[in-house]
Amino acid sequence: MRMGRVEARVSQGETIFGKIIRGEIPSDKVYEDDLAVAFRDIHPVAPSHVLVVPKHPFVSLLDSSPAEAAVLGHLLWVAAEVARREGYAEDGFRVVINNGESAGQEVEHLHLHVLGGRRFGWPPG
Ligand code: DGP
Repeated sequence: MRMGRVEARVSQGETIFGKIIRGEIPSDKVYEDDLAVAFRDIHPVAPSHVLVVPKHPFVSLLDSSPAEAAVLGHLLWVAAEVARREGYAEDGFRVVINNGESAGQEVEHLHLHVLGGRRFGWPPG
């Protein structure tokens, strides 16, 4: 079966990130707690490129309620913790969420890109 836009989707309602969260496929983890896991992107676009993924399978930012806002906030804290652990917190780093098709979201499980180790241009491409 040919995979569509969401190439990483492995079955209905599931993505490759769910398998990584459950440890069913390997990843290079840099952080994990009860709510989130952070691991290195398989296609890095910066010297350090880490994905922060909530264990709850939000599809995107649109797929959340006010009751879940604390989890979304926690993801930002994890992004900062990743930057500290990667050693570029003081130099500066970028956090990106691609939300939806025109923003380039490929995996339908909310994730934050934490990018560091080089200078970044603005506006982003
Ligand atoms: P986005 O375009 O925002 O949906 O980013 C998805 C990212 O996920 C992309 O940068 C590549 C990464 N990715 C896709 N599949 C895997 C995988 O199996 N392992 C890891 N570590 N990263 C993956």
